[in-house]
Amino acid sequence: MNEPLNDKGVIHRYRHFLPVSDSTPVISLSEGSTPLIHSPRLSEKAGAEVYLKFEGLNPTGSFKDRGMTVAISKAVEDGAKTVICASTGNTSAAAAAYAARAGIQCAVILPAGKIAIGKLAQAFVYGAKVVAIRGNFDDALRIVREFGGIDGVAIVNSINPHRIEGQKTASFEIIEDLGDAPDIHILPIGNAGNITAYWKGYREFHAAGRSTRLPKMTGFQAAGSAPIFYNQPIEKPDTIATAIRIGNPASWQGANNAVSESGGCIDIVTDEEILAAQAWLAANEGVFVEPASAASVAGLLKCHSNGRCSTCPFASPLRPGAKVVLTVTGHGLKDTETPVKFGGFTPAEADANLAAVRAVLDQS
Ligand code: AN7
Repeated sequence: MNEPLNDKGVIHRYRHFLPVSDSTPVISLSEGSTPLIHSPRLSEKAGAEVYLKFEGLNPTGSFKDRGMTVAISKAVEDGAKTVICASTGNTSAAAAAYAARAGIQCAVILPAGKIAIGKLAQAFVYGAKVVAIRGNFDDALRIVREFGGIDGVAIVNSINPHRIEGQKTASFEIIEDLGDAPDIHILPIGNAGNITAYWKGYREFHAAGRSTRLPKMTGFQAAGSAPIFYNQPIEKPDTIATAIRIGNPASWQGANNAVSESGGCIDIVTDEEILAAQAWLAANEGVFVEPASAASVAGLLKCHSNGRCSTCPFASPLRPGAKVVLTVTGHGLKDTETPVKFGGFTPAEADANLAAVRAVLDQS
């Protein structure tokens, strides 16, 4: 299919590693190719070379675009006229955008009152049908699963394996940028699709001879929404990081496999640690990520400061020059309410003259 504007996205670049053929219509917004940003101040704190994979720079502002280009392309190939998903916000934004691009319908089922306003706006603006249920994400996903098997309808949550396939391309890019896999990979965990996808990507490039090692996969859950850490579903998950407010992850087993096969771990960070890490990263590295994404940074600061992971059973000093990659999964502009509310940010006012403005600046 001749679509010159679609020659940049992850399907185009990694088609030999993806479940597509020449007859698959490529629905793309040129996702992927996000920057791997060296982070000097985090490196100093961790005693390692730390990089941020800034997935907030994807077309809809989160990593979900990587999986969605594959899921929607395959849905269109299979004749779907409607896609449906449950979401804590980012999946619905991506599904709505790629469905719009494909010219098909999108329905999103969200937990009422628990979606960051930027993400809710995206679903509406991209033209999705939006239903807010009186329940949480896990309830929404249960309902979406019941849509399975209806003709012409494709489920585009990460229970759809095409989503995982697309998301694994982030590992490929990291290996290409670093010249090898990192020693440790850290990411936030919600439904656990992403850690499953990264681990698959790292193993595939390793098997293809594109890297010499595999990273330890380290995932962080919010303390109030940590079913994998506590090894039991959480009925009423709670955290200010609404993207990862999930009590019964669909890819639970995938996360466990990634951690046990790679020698990594799953740990928790509190909401206070998440908010502090979000503010610290923005003010010290110039990178503004959403709260869920800051769980990666909070985790690094908690466990890997001074070159040592202090809590995991594999605790050991990092090797000199060790490379640590943190996926920061979504853009800070998705959810401006949370940091503004908790940071108490209100600008000081001044009269409209130089002296008054300088007086205020000198005070702050
Ligand atoms: C910014 O959008 O589950 O562990 O429905 O939006 O692969 O679920 C979002 C998850 C991390 C967790 N960071 O990734 C949804 C949804 C951000 C996210 C996660 C999400 P997974």
